[in-house]
Amino acid sequence: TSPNQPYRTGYHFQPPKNWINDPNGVMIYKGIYHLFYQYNPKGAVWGNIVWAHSTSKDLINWIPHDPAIYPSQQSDINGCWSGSATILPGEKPAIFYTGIDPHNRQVQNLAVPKNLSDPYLREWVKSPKNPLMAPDAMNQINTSSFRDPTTAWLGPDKRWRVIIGSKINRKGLAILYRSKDFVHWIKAKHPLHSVKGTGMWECPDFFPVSTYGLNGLDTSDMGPNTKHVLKVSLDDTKHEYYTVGTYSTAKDRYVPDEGSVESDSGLRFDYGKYYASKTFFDGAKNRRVLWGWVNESSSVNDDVKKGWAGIQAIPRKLWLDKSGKHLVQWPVVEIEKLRVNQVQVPSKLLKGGSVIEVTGVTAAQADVEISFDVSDFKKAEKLDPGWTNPQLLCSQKGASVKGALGPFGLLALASKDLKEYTAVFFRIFKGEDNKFVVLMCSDQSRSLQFFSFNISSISHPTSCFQTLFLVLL
Ligand code: DQQ
Repeated sequence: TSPNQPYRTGYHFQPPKNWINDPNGVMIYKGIYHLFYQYNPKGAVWGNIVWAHSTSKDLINWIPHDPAIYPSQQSDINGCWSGSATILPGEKPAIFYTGIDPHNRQVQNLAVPKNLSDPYLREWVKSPKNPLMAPDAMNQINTSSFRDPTTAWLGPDKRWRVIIGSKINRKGLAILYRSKDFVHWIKAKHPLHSVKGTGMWECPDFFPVSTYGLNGLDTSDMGPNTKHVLKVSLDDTKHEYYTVGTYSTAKDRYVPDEGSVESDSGLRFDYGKYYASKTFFDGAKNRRVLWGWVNESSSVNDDVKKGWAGIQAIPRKLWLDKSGKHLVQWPVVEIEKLRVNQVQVPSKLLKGGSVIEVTGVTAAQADVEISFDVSDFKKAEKLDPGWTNPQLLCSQKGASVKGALGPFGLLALASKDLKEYTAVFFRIFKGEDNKFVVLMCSDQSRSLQFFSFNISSISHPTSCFQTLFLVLL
């Protein structure tokens, strides 16, 4: 960061300038990671959308390239919106994206690399058959609600499948298409899944997860010991929800497990600003990796002044929890490369009401690893079975509300007089069968400015360096 750009991040992905939104076409090809993203080459607000392109060998250090996909055909002349990459047999990447046509209809287009021996896959050629999927009088698809194709998967019948986000009235749906050759696509009679009352589904993501261990699965993997995850980004609330469930290849339908829902008390990857996320299978490290866009923007005036808006959060590894009920995530290990100038804090005993300053952090951004050893679990208060919404619980029990055990945690970005800080803290509850439940919250009510807080780092300095405090309230 520089003094006149105090909010730029040193952790998350960010181009030098201009507006960015959704991550697109994320993949690894011949050992190189590709990140495409929605980008306005002309300014710091949304518009003139193209697919910007960067590549990396470690998901941390990125080489920028020229935009890979930009309006050039009838079928995308008014914009190249979100989409995904699929690696076809014979190691051939293909990109599906939404084009905005001359009538402002949303249609789906295909592009493939011009030269497979270019390690960076810098140039992309669009199919002369575009659009491959379009709303028409026959198929009852709403022309302004038909976008964001997923990575395609291959069924046991050797047909490709892809889903596209859509809605009919207030019913959100994942429209299913099938193809034998990746060029001719036929809409299935029924969607893969739909839910009433959820509104437009943007950027759906559909992938298998292993029922044991931390390894990821290729998107077409339908083997035994797999479950499926469907994530949708709800246009109405700009929140994402995912469900864990079963995909029946025979019926070509996805059925979420009981209790797994898309709204309100549903599961989320992130409770901050996090949207249009997309995963890919990283065969080099056998993991599934999640990318998501953080709409780190201010007022239009301020964005124009600072010249940029939006970041892609540090990618996270994603896997199914042992319970089979929800996913677990962790920033990719490569993030540890960014750790320099370590500040060690020896073990400290935290008594009720203690606030201990962590000295020696002289950077504006810090990656904090901390472990708390809790001695008196018996004290933990009971978890009310009605408390199913962690975000609500965090807001009702902010950092200053005393609990039976805690809260304890960190006051980050704090001013010396502790008038200003962002609390990141934990509470422990006694759940069912005497199992303990940990709630992790961030309370921004004492932050100077409201910014999203992401699990992997703290990146919104209000002064030239971080002041951290360890607290037990
Ligand atoms: N952003 C894209 C759309 C998508 C939305 C346009 C989600 O394709 O539905 O920039 O943020």
